[in-house]
Amino acid sequence: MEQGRVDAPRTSRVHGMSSSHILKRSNAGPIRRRPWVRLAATLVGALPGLSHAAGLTVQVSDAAGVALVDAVVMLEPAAGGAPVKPMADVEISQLHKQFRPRVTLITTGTRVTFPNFDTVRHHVYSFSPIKPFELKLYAGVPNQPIVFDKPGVAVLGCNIHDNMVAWVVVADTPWSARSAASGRAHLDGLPSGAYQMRVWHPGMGVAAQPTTVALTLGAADVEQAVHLPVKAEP
Ligand SMILES: [Cu+2]
Repeated sequence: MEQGRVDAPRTSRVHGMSSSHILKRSNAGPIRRRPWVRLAATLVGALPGLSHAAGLTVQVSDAAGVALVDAVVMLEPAAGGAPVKPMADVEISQLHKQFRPRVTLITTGTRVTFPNFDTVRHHVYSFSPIKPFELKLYAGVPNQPIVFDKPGVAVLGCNIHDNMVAWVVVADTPWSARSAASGRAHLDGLPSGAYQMRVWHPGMGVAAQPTTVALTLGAADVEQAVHLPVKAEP
């Protein structure tokens, strides 16, 4: 931050302007550009009542402390749900008689397509209450995407290949992340406040309640460890 470079009169002139106004005015000349950009950065950090955004890194482990890949971390404001939008269409493909990816994290209302890259046909289905569906024996890409319009977890299978399994986690919050092989999941841009963090892993079972942790976030980045009641695959 270069707060010392901004004088008081400029601060009061720009107060209330959107950043696009600031950028537009900065086009007036190259000499003015740098101070205006600095000023915008300073105001974002200094305005009273503006929520700061924090990053959260969650280290997800099994009961023995082994890192868990494909865990899902979801944050919901303790005060109530935050509005959530469907994501752009998401793919769960079939290749070498496996679903890819194994765990898909989407927001409520997102459409999922199921392209088949194998030369054999698949017959994808789910009996899960949030989205029972069936894509009867097909090659290529089925015409209709599946819309996951309820939050929760759906487990997918294939009628032809019993060992094919995948999970779709439908999050009703804009703040969610899936853990990498390191067991770490990272979320950015979380406004200050109190949250309920819910963490789930396929090893817990599709009907299991996620492990819940209460968190309060300020402006600083936070690291949080969570142990789930499962055993990591060797
Ligand atoms: Cu199959």
